[in-house]
Amino acid sequence: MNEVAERTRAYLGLGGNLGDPATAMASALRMLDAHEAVTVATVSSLYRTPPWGKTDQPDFLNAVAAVDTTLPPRALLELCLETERALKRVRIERWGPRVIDMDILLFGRERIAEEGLQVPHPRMGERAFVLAPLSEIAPDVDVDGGTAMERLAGVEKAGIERLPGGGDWWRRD
Ligand code: X6L
Ligand code: MG
Ligand code: MG
Repeated sequence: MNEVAERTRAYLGLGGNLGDPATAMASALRMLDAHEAVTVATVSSLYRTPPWGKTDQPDFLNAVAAVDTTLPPRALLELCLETERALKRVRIERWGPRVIDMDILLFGRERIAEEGLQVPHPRMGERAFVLAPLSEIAPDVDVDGGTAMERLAGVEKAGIERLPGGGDWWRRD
């Protein structure tokens, strides 16, 4: 009885561009870390990034977090969505401004194609706002058959700014 649950290293993308996204992202990481089945292992610096997709909106703050979890992917997704809701994310328009967005980028080496759950995140290998923070904490992790660092070298990075202060920003009281 009582099997030891397997732990998986997952990478989460965090972003926001409404209100105080740094505070919302910090709260989100603390809420995840407080869950018995999730440990926040490493967090990147915060990055100020120009909006992608829908460009007539404020700059984003983005970061990536490595988490270790015994949850299956679907449960981790539900926890992320629940955390967004707890932080009062309101979904008004697709790709529009938001206080907090948390996406599963990678879940170990698993490949998942289900309703609402595509892992690896389908376009992460094209987005500097994901690859810059990911390369900071996991330069060698596999993204589309290359490393995060290699993928970052091949994308447009204009306007992306790493903020000072390192990866402890989410712990500050
Ligand atoms: C054509 C059409 C080309 C759409 C690109 C790109 C759509 C990215 C959505 C696209 C297209 C997205 C963030 C963001 C969004 C973020 C920054 C998305 C979803 N989320 N920009 N735009 N950071 N900097 O977290 O990623 S909306
Ligand atoms: Mg997103
Ligand atoms: Mg999302």
